[in-house]
Amino acid sequence: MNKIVFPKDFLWGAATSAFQAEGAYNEDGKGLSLADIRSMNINPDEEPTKALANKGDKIADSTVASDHYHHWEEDLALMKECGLKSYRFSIAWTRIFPNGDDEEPNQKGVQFYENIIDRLNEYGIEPIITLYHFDFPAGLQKKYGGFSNRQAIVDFVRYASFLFKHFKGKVRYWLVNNEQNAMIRRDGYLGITETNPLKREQLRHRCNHYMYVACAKAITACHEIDPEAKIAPVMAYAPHFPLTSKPEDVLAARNANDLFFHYMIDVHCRGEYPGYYIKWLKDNDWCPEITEEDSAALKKGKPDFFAFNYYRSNAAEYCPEDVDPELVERLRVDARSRILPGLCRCLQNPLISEDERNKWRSDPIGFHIAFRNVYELCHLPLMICENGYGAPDTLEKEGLIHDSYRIEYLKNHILQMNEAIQEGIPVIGYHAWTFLDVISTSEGFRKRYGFVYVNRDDNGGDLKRYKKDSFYWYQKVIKTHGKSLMD
Ligand code: BGP
Repeated sequence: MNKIVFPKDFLWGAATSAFQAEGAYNEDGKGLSLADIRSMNINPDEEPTKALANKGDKIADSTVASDHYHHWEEDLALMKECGLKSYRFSIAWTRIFPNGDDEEPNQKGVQFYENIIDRLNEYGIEPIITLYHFDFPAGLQKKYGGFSNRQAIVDFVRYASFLFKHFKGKVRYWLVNNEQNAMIRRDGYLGITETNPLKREQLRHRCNHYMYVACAKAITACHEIDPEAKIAPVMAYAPHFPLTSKPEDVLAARNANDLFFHYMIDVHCRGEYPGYYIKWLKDNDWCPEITEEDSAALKKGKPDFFAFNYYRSNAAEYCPEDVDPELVERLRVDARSRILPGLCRCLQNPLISEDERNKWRSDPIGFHIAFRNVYELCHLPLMICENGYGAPDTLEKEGLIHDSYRIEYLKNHILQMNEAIQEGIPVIGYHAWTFLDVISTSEGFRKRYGFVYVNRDDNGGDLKRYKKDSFYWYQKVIKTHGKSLMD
């Protein structure tokens, strides 16, 4: 019999990220980030306003996004009305240090976040802040190649330490980097332009290692500056299930889980790369230099809790060593179909039916399994930083949005989280992606996730906010500590 067991102080929240929500990409001193460059699809060497004018096609981009920069008071009032206990958002490094390493912080950028943090605290909404959500400063990318250079570790820790000091006592939960494992898959997120596959992969794994060191050092700095605060990384997690019970497929699923996800729990929480991961890097000649100082930093900077984002599960099957390299190259970016020759081939689970609306194969039970897997490896309190349903919504004439499909998805997933809590797994918070509609990383405003509809499409709009049916549904879930899920 299902019993609702959410603790009284459970952080019922929702999330956004800076470049996807804020807009005002160059206002009040903000510098350009790699996220701006990607979402505006512009040439980083050209002056941005000119580059945008030259760009013919209009897509939703981070110049305006959901214009949260100018609507933050209204948006926070809606959060209060919804009853959120926590709000997970990110600070844009380039609002604080426009070039990434400026001598002085940009006061207007600092003030923007200070206003938000103060208002959230006033409303009794816990601010949960990500330091780096896909938006590395373009200035540092140009200057020294971003995270492929050790200097990025120094600059990131300096940026993070400034925030820990400035917001000491006002922010109790920090998240270091969002989905490092998703970031390293995509060249544009790391600013990688190298075309030689071997060099490109070596570069990717170097960036990955430096990001781990930067994360560990930021965690140590946070502990030193504000011992009361809690800090964690955020992992993208899609558990992979064996396509069949053939031992080869079972091992393939294990390889996918370990090499894409589980190894990073070891790096963060034990401060060591597991042997299978180092072997994989060495077998491919991808292993970065790992100095004694790096290892010491990894050992020292351990998180206080562990955060992950879950949308869907996946499947994996055995893949021979001699698979066509062109196919491997073609599929390498798509998490749902990538191939590691001799180790695994990922594919969507054929036993889960496809949702007609968004073509997803949603898997709430996979969410339950995800809690078990992650907790077993880290034995730390867990926080969900993203879980949500992306699809186009229809704004009806009366200003209503009937998003029963989103409610269904969220309800089924929250009930599975409740199962994990019943088993004794300490889950401290849940953040639906997103509070308000933001630009999707891949599909602009064609795909929405929010409880609040933002009236714009890829060609613009009046940016008016409308509460969707899911807003009222979540409001009730929070108010009843989850009891309404059983209605
Ligand atoms: C996660 C990112 C978010 C968000 C989400 C939905 O991986 O952390 O920033 O975008 O995915 O993905 P999309 O926007 O591509 O639909």
